[in-house]
Amino acid sequence: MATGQLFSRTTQALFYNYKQLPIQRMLDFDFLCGRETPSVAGIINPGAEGFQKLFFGQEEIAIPVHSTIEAACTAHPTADVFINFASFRSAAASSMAALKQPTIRVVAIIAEGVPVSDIKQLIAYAHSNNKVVIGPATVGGIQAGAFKIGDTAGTIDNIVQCKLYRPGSVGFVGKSGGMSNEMYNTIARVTDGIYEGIAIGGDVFPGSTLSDHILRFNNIPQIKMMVVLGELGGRDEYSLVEALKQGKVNKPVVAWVCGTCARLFKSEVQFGHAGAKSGAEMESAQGKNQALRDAGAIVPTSYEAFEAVIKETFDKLVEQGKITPVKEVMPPHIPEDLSSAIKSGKVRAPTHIISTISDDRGEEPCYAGVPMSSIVERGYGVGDVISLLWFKRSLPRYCTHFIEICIMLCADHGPCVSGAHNTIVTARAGKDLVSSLVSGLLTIGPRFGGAIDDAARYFKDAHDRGLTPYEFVEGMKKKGIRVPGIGHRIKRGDNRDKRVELLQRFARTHFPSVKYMEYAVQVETYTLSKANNLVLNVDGAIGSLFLDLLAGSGMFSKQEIDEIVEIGYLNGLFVLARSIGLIGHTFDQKRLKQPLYRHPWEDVLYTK
Ligand code: Q5B
Repeated sequence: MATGQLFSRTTQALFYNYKQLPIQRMLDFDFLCGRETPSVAGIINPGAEGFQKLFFGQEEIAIPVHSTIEAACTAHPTADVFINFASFRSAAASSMAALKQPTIRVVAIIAEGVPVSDIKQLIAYAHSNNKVVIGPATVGGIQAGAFKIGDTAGTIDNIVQCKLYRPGSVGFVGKSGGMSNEMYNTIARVTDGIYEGIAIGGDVFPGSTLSDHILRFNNIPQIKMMVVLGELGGRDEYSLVEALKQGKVNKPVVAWVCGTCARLFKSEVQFGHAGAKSGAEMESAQGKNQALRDAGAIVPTSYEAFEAVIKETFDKLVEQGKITPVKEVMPPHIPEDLSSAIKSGKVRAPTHIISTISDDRGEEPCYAGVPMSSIVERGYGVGDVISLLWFKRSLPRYCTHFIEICIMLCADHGPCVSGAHNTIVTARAGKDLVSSLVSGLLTIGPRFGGAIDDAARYFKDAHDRGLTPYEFVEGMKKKGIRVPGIGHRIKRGDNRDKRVELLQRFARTHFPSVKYMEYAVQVETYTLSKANNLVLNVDGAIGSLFLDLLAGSGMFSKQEIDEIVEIGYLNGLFVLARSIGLIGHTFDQKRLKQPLYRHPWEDVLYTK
């Protein structure tokens, strides 16, 4: 790697795998540096295409998303840096694919744990094709005031503190990403700051080495001195020792190799990085520091003295007139994200939605304040869940049991009813589950299954006003309204609906009062005297019994009961219940591989 500059203020990258935060940090850095173009030209998100909205300063921009590396490189031929946020499983393959693209010059691999054999292949390919690999197991690198890889240098506050928004005179190379942040800070305190900083990563075989970057820095005129932070383990520092000995480096190199404490341990120690393992004497921090010192690097006696020797070296270069410290500039202010400003209490913003029934923000979701674990531990059933989410309270067991009976009894009523028929026709037309389900649900209305609310409204009004069944039914007739909850296509006075009987039996046993149901029965007695099909149907039974539940449970105020009846909660019971059957009919038709349904001509009266 004999090239000089890797990056500039116009460098653009392709970002592999959509990671919102590091991309946004790159764009924030761009804005801070006064770049005109965003440093991320495109995102590669395997299998996805489109755009991702991100901020460039105060403006929102749409960054193209490509599904393949090839497509991204074709679309952005001037983007020559590939920032690879793939997992350790796929980092090698995607990095190799990127290196093979003629437009890509630098590949930064963030993942830790990439297999050594894969890395060796990447290194070999990069060397023979004059390309640069940074990493793996790295945070990346930065050219101050120009270009930053991913999360390098951390938060905007840290970047500002380390003066990375404008170039200084120091080239830095280290292994650790975390320690590179520390060093940017140290260097900013005692010099005019970083020109370029690279963290080569903590693997045994890094894509590019400490000496690769030092030799490159040596060719960059703006860099006047270099700082190196090595670590124990491996022999990487010795290639730098060799380069120094051979006189290939003519700028001051201040170096320190971390890990001197390893000697305090009785046995071999493995530090955080894969390569940071105390081994032979040569691999010890002491051994490497001495070798670097002997080769001409400026090596302090301890890490604590590192800052002082960096300062000394810089001051000497200033005295010698080799460095004219850069003029300080004020970076622009980056607008704070609304979410963090709200979190820190700096701003308030109106919400757009109010919700009172559930909350998923805590450790576990809550229904009306009751955590999921309590729902399970207390052995709640679906009736309890409906109580919490619809009525926002825990109802007595007989009420929730009644709700569950309604759900079970209304779950299905054969294939010939309106809803099931529509669902079957839709499923046979090849439509999916949701389409088939909703096509059936959409038939629920005033004649079919959706008469529960109206039944409750009319029975309540008539009962509470003290109308006799005769007055009520005849009054409805005068208005031209069929009594909701009365009448059925197949049920008759002599062939009652079993569901109605079951509901009534349960309520008579468990409800404190069944006055509304008794009123509905009196209405039925009257309508049956008019026609044999005018029975109290399942909608009418549920409507009247729910009025008894609301009034008799003592859990609802009069105002709340009026609101429930007015809003119309009760058709929800039929919708919920019948969804079970409609889903079943969909599966049934699909299982039976039924062909497209066509209604027979013979069953249609064609007439003029
Ligand atoms: N007449 C249900 O009618 C049906 C009358 C009435 C006064 C009435 C009809 C009706 C109210 C709505 C209602 C829920 C359309 C039904 C359900 C779920 C289901 C379904 C399933 C399941 C049936 C004949 C004569 C006419 C009418 C008069 C009829 N109803 N008068 N009040 N309510 N009910 N829906 O049989 O003098 O000859 O002109 O609208 O509660 O949907 O199993 O199928 O689980 O899936 O078609 O159980 O009752 O009777 O229209 O020929 O009328 O009776 O005015 O009098 P039909 P029609 P007239 S449960």
